[in-house]
Amino acid sequence: MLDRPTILFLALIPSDYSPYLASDYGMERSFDLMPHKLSILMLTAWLREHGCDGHYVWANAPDDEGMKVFIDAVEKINPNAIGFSLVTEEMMSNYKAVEKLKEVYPEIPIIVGGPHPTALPEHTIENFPAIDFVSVGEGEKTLEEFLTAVSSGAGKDEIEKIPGLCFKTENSRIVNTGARICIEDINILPDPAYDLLFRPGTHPDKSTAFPLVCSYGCYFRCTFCSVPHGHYRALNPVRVVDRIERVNKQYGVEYFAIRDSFWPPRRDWLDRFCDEVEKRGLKISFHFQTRAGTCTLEQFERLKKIGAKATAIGVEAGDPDVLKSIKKSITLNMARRTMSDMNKVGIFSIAFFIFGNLGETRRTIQASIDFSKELNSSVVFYHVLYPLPGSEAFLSLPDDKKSWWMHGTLPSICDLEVRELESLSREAFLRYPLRWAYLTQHVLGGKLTPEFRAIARRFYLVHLKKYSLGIAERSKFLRVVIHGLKRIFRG
Ligand code: B12
Ligand code: SF4
Repeated sequence: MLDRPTILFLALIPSDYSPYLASDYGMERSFDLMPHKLSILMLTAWLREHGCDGHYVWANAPDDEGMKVFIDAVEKINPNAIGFSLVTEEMMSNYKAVEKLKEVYPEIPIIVGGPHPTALPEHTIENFPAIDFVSVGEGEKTLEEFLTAVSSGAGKDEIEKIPGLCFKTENSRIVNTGARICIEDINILPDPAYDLLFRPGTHPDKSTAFPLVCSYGCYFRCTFCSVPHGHYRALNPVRVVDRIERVNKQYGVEYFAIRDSFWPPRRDWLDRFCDEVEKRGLKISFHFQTRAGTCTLEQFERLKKIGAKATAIGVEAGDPDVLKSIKKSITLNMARRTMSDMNKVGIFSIAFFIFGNLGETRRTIQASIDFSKELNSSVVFYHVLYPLPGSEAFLSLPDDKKSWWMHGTLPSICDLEVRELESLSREAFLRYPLRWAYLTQHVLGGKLTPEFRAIARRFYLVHLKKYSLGIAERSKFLRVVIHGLKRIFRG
């Protein structure tokens, strides 16, 4: 018998989870490859402070083995509700698990939250009937009230009074209980429940980057992004350093993945953060994603001194008109300046570009490739646009294409086909480091630390090998020679 209203969070984490192909480049550290959702750690921490509780279990796939892990957990914990935190990409695979759980435990309510259900609450309830409730937006208070209600046997008419939920009533009407007012002062949020992942007192292995967020919301409105826009709030920098220090002591952790969409919130915020880390003499390392134009050269220098290892910026487009039309609120010059500062200081720099924004052509994509080379970051990623539910790009899709994510057929919102965009992105990525400017900045010269120079070197060598093999494969004569050599060596 549970003494407090309790939710069991479940997640599917493929065993080969590695979004940025880190293993191909010999990265020792995980660089945020930790697949666990911060949302689950944040929500559990909140519940614990408010008379409820949360447990967390994950499995590889919704197959028999994975379902056994989930069912064993439900049997052991006997929760009042089961929860999933979902992005669009995970919807279909996770729903398989939801359906199977519903078959076995029809009486346990299943609630989902996160970016996807938040963007499409009614659609989720309508099309995924094994899901009982959707939590829309920030979930701390909604989940606390929901869990308290279901554990006391409240009916749907009572649950209808809780803002931030969407579900089907007894007479099959879909209700959306309206927007949940956000937590104004996020400094009241407790430390994430890291103990769901690690036992206090144990030292997580070297490759672990502890996730951390310092802000909720965003005040920009990029057209490709599905983050709920507006109402940006940042933690007090001193509070962030308190948190880092506590976790550092409790778990012996020294590496943090700052997972904010952009960090730091402001320049004066960053100065206070650096003052505090220096004052306390903390020996930490961290990486973060920033916006072009936020940090100054002096701030990058200071950041490197206090442990910043790598920084990413979303540049997205090299054509000024496209950049403007996607409402990124940066200019090419801001990106030039920020990247040049990072390279001067020797922080491992990552640039993100998107191919396939509205109105893109081969010319604008070539402009992005050229600009990425001019910026000369340590690594670049050219992503093909995903018109994600919740984003402005999604709204530009015709109705019959809006459920692309259910069928796995990515649509294009520009004149180029997805296949062409993918091929351009693959080719550009392969060729990116094969330049003299890259060699001199990141492999032979520049100020990268040995750990990161080794990654850049590997990036260069892996691509050089793939590119040379590709050329060889394309030449008829060389193809014959290669096959001949292979046969000789195989004996
Ligand atoms: C850090 C991050 C990553 C990291 C870590 C991912 C991870 N597993 O946590 C990395 C770099 C690995 C990553 C990868 C990807 N990401 Co990402 N990522 C983010 C980022 C910047 C922050 C996420 C975060 O930790 N937020 C802090 C937590 C506390 O907020 P939250 O998740 O929204 O949770 C709150 C509410 O949503 C709600 N809630 C959430 N879950 C639940 C569950 C229940 C039951 C309840 C009641 C409430 C609830 O309560 C929480 C607290 O208020 C967001 C953008 C953003 N600012 O949110 C994008 C974002 C989540 N990522 C996105 C995408 C697309 C991806 C990738 C698919 C990219 C790719 N093609 O590989 C992968 C998918 C990985 C995965 N399976 O999650 C999109 C998702 C949009 C969508 N509709 O799907 C976002 C929103 C960015 C965007 N541009 O739109 N990502
Ligand atoms: S991509 Fe744009 S809208 Fe989305 S979180 Fe980053 S700055 Fe905000």
